[in-house]
Amino acid sequence: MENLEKYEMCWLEYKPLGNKEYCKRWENIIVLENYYDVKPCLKELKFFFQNSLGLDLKYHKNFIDKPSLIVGRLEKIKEVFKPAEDWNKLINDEGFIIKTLYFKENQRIIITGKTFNSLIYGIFELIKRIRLKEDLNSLNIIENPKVKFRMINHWDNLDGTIERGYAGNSIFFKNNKIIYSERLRDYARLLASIGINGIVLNNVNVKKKEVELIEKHYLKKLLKIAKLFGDYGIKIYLSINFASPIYLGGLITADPLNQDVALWWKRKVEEIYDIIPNFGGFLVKADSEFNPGPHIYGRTHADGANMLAEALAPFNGYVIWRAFVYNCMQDWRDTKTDRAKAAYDNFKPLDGFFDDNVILQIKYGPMDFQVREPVSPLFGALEKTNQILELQITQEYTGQQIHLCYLGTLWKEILEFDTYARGEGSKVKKILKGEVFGNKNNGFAGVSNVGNSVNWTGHDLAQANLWTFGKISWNLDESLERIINEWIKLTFGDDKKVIENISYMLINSHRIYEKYTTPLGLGWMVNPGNHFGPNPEGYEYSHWGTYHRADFKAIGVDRTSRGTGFTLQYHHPWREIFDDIEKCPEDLLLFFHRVPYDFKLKSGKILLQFIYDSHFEGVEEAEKLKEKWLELKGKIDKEKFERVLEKLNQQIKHAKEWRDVINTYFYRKTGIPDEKGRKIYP
Ligand code: GCW
Repeated sequence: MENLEKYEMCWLEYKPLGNKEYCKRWENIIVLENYYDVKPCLKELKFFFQNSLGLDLKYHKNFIDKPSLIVGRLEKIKEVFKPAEDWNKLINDEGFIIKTLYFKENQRIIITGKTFNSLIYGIFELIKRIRLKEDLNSLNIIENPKVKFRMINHWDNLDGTIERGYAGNSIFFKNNKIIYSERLRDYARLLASIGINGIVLNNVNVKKKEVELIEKHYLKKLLKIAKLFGDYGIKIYLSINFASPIYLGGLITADPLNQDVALWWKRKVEEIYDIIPNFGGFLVKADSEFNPGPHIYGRTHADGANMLAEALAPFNGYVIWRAFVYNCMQDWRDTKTDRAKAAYDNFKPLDGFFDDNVILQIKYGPMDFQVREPVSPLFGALEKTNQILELQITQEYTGQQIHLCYLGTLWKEILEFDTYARGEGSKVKKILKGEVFGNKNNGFAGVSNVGNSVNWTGHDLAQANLWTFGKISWNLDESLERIINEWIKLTFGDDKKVIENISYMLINSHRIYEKYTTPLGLGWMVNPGNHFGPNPEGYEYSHWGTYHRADFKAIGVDRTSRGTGFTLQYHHPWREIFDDIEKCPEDLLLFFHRVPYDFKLKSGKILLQFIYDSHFEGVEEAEKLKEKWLELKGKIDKEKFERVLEKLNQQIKHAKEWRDVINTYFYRKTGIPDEKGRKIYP
């Protein structure tokens, strides 16, 4: 058993609570199931009662004449509590019910659902309620996940490195071996506690070594991990290389319409399920950034995905096919070539051609997880295709867990974006819930920010991004205030000032980061390769495609119907709104338009002055984040306090670098000084 150093338990640190006497009445639990089927639930409760309440949970098979918890699937509850007959229609297969009620002469708290997975979610919810000191005498909770797929994608490599990882090394792999550690169980607990039900273990860039992960010798090792996560309702998936039949099968082609290729995958899938019965399926990055795919053979993405889907269908497996497809060798000098149009151009024509166990995984924006992008026009365009919204929890372009950049505010905006696909109200969140087009195999995928660092996410406050990802995946309508409030209380306690200040820091941090880096939808301006800025022209002259085209007069790319035509990929009225420089949301002005530096914004300020002001203000506000944190000295665990303080100091230093580099860049481009006479280095 590998020991992955010491680590904390984020929001699952079961610290002593003061309400032992209040909870003592609940130290008995009646288990209406075979113990081993609900062992993870009981272990979690026992662990919590011991550590937080100093109570020893007592199990009972039969009813006792005392108040008690009762845990069991609905089919068991209905045997002992008749009114539960009509609870069936209240919950789906992963939903759960927690009710305080009185029967057999005593008060009981029932935790039930239709499957063992739902009991896991119910137990974590009950523990959370107790930790938040809610009144247990009137619990009446009916919870259902709103989407079927709630997944974490690990860009972990077999050698233990993590692509775009900023929290240490992989907890799954090291030196080309699969590592099995107790930390994985704690990771499964963390994910189950936020309703995650799927993880992809390896990087979507499946290199030669990782291709072998679907070979027997690795599959046998993965079985232990699959069982462990299965205990917590989490299926494991693998990223696969589309050319595996060549690499592993010795075939001369990976053409999806070639019978030998289809047969190879069929046999491979049978082999996988023979070893890992609860395997979830494949994640595929094909025809993208040098990863092989069906295009090589003149086939479509539907040909490729459906061939894999047919192999997986008998096992109820899924193909999750990424829409992150663009020609990374495009010639940037051709002003009609626009990377932003690629996903739509590739996949809109295939709408309705994918099998029902194929899900398209679409990045939230058309480019690549920038601090702000317009919502991908594929949301609202794909009417007959299952969709997963891909969000990046790891902060590749948003500060790499050195900067505090809480992403929940951005994610909420994405979910609330109205695509107008079926008229007003066709919001992204409704599409994902199947309420616009009716497709049911939808969900979320978050690129993991987790590694083997002591706090899992590198920056202690970046845990809030993982927490939030799970919460909005479970309930797309959940209020950000409640999500943040619960996370702070479970992680740092319920001191009023702590809640107030950390809420302020989280809620404002994304906008602050945007201000001192790349406002107005500019994006990029980072170093190629590590994507840690500032580097205003890092990408500007590469074949990867120009991103802002700044010259001495103007900046931005004309993506309107008069330019690259990207705006034409949106439904009315967005097409007209984005097309019109006066109506375009200013947060995205430089994404959609080429704008002269003296363009007057709605505030009356000219563009260039806005850029200067944004960077000066951004630094001032980053400094305020530190002030808010310093006010909590003595109220926060010392080690955590110092870690976050160190990150905030780095963040401020780096924010000043961003401010000075970007402002100097524009001063040199235009020769126009800051109207407030602030120091901009020539
Ligand atoms: O954001 C870019 C990253 C790559 C990543 C790729 C993708 C895993 O720079 O590191 O590769 O996108 O999403 O596939």
